[in-house]
Amino acid sequence: MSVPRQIGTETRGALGVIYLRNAPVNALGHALRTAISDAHTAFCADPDIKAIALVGLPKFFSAGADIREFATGRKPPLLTEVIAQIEAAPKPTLALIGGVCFGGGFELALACDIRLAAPNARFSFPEIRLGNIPGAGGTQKLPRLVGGPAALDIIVTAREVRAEEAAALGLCAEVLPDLEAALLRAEAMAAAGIERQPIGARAVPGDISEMDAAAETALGAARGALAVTRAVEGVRMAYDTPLEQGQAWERETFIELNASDQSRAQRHVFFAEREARKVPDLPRDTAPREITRAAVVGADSAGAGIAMCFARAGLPVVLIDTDAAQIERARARIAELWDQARDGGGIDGPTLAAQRARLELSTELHAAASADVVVAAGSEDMTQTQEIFSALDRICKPGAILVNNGATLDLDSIAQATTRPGDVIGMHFLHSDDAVPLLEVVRAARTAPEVVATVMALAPRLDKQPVLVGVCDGLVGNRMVRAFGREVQMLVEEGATPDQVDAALAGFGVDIGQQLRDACAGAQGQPPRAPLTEDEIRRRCLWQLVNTGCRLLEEGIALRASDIDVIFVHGYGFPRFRGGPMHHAEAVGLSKVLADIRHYQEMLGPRWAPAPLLERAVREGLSLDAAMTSEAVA
Ligand code: T1G
Repeated sequence: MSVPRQIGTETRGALGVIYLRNAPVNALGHALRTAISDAHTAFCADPDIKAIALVGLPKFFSAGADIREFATGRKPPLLTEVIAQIEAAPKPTLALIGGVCFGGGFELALACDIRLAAPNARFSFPEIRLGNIPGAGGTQKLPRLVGGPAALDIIVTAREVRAEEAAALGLCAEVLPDLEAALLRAEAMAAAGIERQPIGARAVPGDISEMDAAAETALGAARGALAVTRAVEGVRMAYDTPLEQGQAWERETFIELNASDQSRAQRHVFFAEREARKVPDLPRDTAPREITRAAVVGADSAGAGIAMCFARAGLPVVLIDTDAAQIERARARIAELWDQARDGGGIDGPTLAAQRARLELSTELHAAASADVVVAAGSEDMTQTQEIFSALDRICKPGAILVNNGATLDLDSIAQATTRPGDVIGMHFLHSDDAVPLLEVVRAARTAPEVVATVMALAPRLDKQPVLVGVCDGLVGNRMVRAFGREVQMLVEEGATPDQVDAALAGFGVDIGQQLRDACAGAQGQPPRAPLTEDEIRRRCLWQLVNTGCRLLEEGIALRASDIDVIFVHGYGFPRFRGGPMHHAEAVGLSKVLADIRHYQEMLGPRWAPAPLLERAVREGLSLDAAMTSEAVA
């Protein structure tokens, strides 16, 4: 039997081994599904084979279904069919899991009689992040293994279950030193004979009443995400519904959700996140510089937070402030934050100790001399910042990357204060703790390509989602939020109550934030000419975002409309299930958006002048990104 390139096969004693080799992540696309199904059938027909093992790549058992197929449709054998084939087979199957075991990959493993894991195994159901639920048995089988509340938590949070916890939960039978050790174990088991252990035969442990609290928590955090509601329904069903029936419901629900606007929006965000990491005009072979040590200058809360971010990422870092009192305040603050994280169970003792050991504090600017990257945080004063950069220029080693953290100062002017403008770049940490994963990476006019490549590669190490932007006041996010905030205030001055605006946007899934709420409280205006509807309020606020976003694309400050979506989903709490402001506008229809904007322009004046890019996209029937790449805006 010729072996398709997506897999490898081997016979080891009585064990038939199927190696999944669909790089980079063993996505279960049509070719891989077919290859697994055919190889499994062949091993079942081989009289010398007593059991079959599915073995993934060292870091990827499987990242699940091929998400690209969601839009194009899937050809048989579907994953549910491959799973049914394995469960109905005359011989037991084992899953040998190293690294990522996500979504459909996790469900493939749950279809196996035995799961053996390597220490780096990571189990997760990320479907909720795609506006969906597990669709190949996960909502029915996981509760039978770990109980309803634990299963619901794993499904609605998409959290990762590491090998140790997986063994404790009964998700895998054993954790072995590596995949080779797992293979040897499987070979021995095959020779000895393996008892079939179909999960479907089990009942969900515990009482369904335990689900009430878990369901309440999940639904409370849903903020309108449909998939969460369906996940609760599915896990509840597992308690008292036969597996086949539950899986049929799950299948239908998966198809229904897959066709929903929310899932389309969240799939858009998934690919937009990956696209945002790529810099189109950066040669693929641009080699990043090595980053082994960091420094942060300015020990206010932003600076302290950024230093903690580096230490959390495993990098030795020195936090510097020439004001000794400020350094002592930072020392106390950092200790307090870390103690809170430990007490909250967010970090274990040894990890915390290692992080503490990596973070030094100093009042000497020279402490930055050996750092590979130096972040100036905390100053929004141009002269002061230029002085800091000129001092760092004299102190820091050649090749050190000099970073400004702010979003307001002109980075080109900062770079001119040094003799190495090519080494100057911006890293706008909206919030240094990992609650806000966005990092706007600011490329100045003379920033060197390898400096851009270095910081774009550094961001994921800091658990940050990078988006490359150009230089302007407020960068992309803050500049758009300013326009949004101004519109909220205008609406209040026109007579809408702050609560009305708040409710209208909260209903959409956007929290306007306390700062804006406070700003509105003082702006109550005359009774409105005509009552402002929730829909009107939403459109005024969102289309200001979109119109400003289009201007930022025209100016080249933002590279792609999808980048703006990533900025708002990861930096400003825009609901992932709306896909971001630009995607939302495209989903509503750009011609409708433009018509609204032209109407507001007539009514409310020049702040509503439509962006030429938007007009062009409508005129040419193009998406914003397509209009961007077509002939320069007239
Ligand atoms: N399908 C298609 N492409 C995928 C993919 C997937 N599931 N996962 C990753 N890729 C591509 C990605 O676009 C990128 O491409 C490259 O692989 C490397 O990814 C029935 C139906 C696994 C943790 O949601 O979370 O199963 O940009 O840059 O940082 O219930 O990828 O290079 O061209 O992200 O190391 C559920 C999604 C599917 C997992 C690796 N699974 N993937 O992160 O690499 S729904 C997911 C991830 C499902 C069943 C349902 C991450 C990763 P390119 P990367 P990474």
